[in-house]
Amino acid sequence: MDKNSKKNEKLDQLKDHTTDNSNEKLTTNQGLKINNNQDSLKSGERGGTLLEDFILREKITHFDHERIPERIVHARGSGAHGVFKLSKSMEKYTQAKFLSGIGKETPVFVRFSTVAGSRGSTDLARDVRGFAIKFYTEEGNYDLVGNNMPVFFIQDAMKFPDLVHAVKPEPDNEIPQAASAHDTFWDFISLMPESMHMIMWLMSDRAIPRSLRMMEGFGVHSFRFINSEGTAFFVKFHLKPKLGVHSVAWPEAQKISGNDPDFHRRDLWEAIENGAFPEWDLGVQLIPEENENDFDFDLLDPTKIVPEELVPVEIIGTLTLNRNPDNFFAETEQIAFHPGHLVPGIDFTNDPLLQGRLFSYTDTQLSRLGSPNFHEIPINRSIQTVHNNQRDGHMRQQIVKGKVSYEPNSIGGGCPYQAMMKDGGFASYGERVSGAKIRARSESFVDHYSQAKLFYNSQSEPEKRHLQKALIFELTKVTIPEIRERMIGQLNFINKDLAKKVADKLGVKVKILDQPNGSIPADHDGLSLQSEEREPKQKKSEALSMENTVKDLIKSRVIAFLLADGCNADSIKEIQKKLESGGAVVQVVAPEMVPVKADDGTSYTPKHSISSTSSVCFDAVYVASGEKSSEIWMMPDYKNGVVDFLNEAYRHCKAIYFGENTEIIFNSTDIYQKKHEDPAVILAEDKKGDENFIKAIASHRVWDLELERNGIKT
Ligand code: HDE
Repeated sequence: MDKNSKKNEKLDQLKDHTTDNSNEKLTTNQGLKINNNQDSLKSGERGGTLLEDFILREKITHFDHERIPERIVHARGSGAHGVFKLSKSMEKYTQAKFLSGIGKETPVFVRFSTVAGSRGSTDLARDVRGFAIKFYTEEGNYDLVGNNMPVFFIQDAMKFPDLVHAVKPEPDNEIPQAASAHDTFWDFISLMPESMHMIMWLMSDRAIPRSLRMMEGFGVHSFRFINSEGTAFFVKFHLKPKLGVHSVAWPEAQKISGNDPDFHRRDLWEAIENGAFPEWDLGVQLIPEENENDFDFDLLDPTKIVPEELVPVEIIGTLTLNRNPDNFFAETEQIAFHPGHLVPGIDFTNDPLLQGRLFSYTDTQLSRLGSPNFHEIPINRSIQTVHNNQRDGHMRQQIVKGKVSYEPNSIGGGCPYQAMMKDGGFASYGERVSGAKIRARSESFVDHYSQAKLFYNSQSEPEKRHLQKALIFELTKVTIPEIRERMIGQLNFINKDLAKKVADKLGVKVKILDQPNGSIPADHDGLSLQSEEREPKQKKSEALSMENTVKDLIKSRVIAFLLADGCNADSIKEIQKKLESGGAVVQVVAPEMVPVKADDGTSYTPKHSISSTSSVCFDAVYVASGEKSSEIWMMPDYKNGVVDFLNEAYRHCKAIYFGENTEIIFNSTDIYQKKHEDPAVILAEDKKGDENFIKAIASHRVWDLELERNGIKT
């Protein structure tokens, strides 16, 4: 727990519901001490088990009912406790108490997730990541249920079940798990031009983060702040990771999925256990109501961003995760988020996607958690006592005194009574609305390509390359040629070069679609709402490229130290000290899981053996100095392993540092062939080797040298 943090009311509340089994005797659920947990009660040593064995029955019955339905989307997740500390009062814009008063601290629980896969699926799937925060405020729970991408696939909640059915495993054979690379997803997407902006994000490396701690968070929709005078502002929420936004490459993601399917979960857990608490700046883009129409897109359209060049992000506080849950199921699995959990001073807009969400989240908890009393589960409880006349239902826990469960009443003295607004009573924002009841899309939503173009234009060359490759990978898995062709037609509206590059690799001709809105049948009234190719007003936006992110920290980066008997202890100790003082984590990889004896007798316990891990699980590699140790690495049992390890790190643009007398290893790798300048391959003769290694790790990868490192450009 962060020592600088003040009292955490949520953690105090959870203590009352937490059990510690140390030094305790085993009991039944009724508290009866058990004296034999090995054998059931039988009619004689070899006789049948007796029905009367209530201890066996209780144990097995509970076990039989251990599972609950997983989340219909976002089933795979990881969570942690933390605190939000306000650095800038938002009092001018919102009455929300947790956003007013500098230095104010609010306990939070955050759950990250992938969307498509099941609970047990791999962390490194190409997917959107959920980023849901529950703020336990003094005015009740406020949930910011966002994603790591600022836009969404669809504009209206009506299409959500279709989208999810399309991306989930196909219904006949339940294939594929946690993947969008299949027919039904691309069939749907190619018929839904409104998804094109989101598809650019999904095909970018943002969909395969290096760590949950290194990704942004977005509220996606425009929300409202309302101040004490009743003046409203549109607000967009942003979370910016202090460690920067970093990703892995797709070939790595695939290999990590086999090597460590819990890669993100483990990384988050270990960082918190090691005291490297993940942090994000919470920022807001504020737009006065009267400026609503200043943009060439609709603020209510969730497929659009507000470029930071138009409305800068104001940083208002820091979110820190500083404590792992005690129990995954009780906390991370049972937490129930809802974008409709509001506090006074924050309200919705008419974004038609958000409006649909407001229905879905309570509804889904009823089948997932099984009762309208899910708010009483400890992790979901508000730190504010709940007073109302809702009663009973499955698993009710609160004991509410008295005869009265209705309002108005005189028997209970009128209590609990309504709160005036000045006493914190919530009142919805009195937005003026008029219009005929209509089932249609607003014309202001019909531009599906300009921001997709903006995103693509804003990417660096390596980012564009990765995006093209992602599309090629995904569309290669599509088995129906017409879907591929239609998709290329859609890409052609975004960028001609992109469409051509993908089409060439798929052996498809770029077909010009005459009707972009493929999903709307010819006789439909909405036919007039065709999105035409439209250039974005602004050509590029810096914030959209990961190239412009934080690149001067090595905190919590994991460095593989390749050590074998006889390696030079002095140089190991020196670089290890420097790395650890910057917060990096050193992990020893040895030929076998046998302690390594260095030249001065120091013993190093390996965390991995070369055959049990792979360089995709590390950020950088250090090959320790030593002639004898290098010879060991070159023995037939280890040579392939160590050469693959290094070649792969090289291809994935990682920092690699070769100590003295390691030439026989170096000469066996592809790195030996390199003819270009490469700041992230550091050799023993470099006098500033340690510093250059640290600098290279901090800059994450040399993506700019990817073609050279892969022998494509020499
Ligand atoms: Fe969700 N979403 N969603 N969603 N969503 C759920 O609620 C839904 C959307 C998001 O860690 C479900 O409790 C609809 C956008 C996150 O527990 C469900 C629509 C964004 C999580 C649901 C959307 C999100 C969910 C499933 C379109 C980003 C995981 C389990 C109208 C702003 C929360 C649950 C956690 C979970 C419905 C679209 C984020 C079914 C109907 C847009 C982070 O209620």
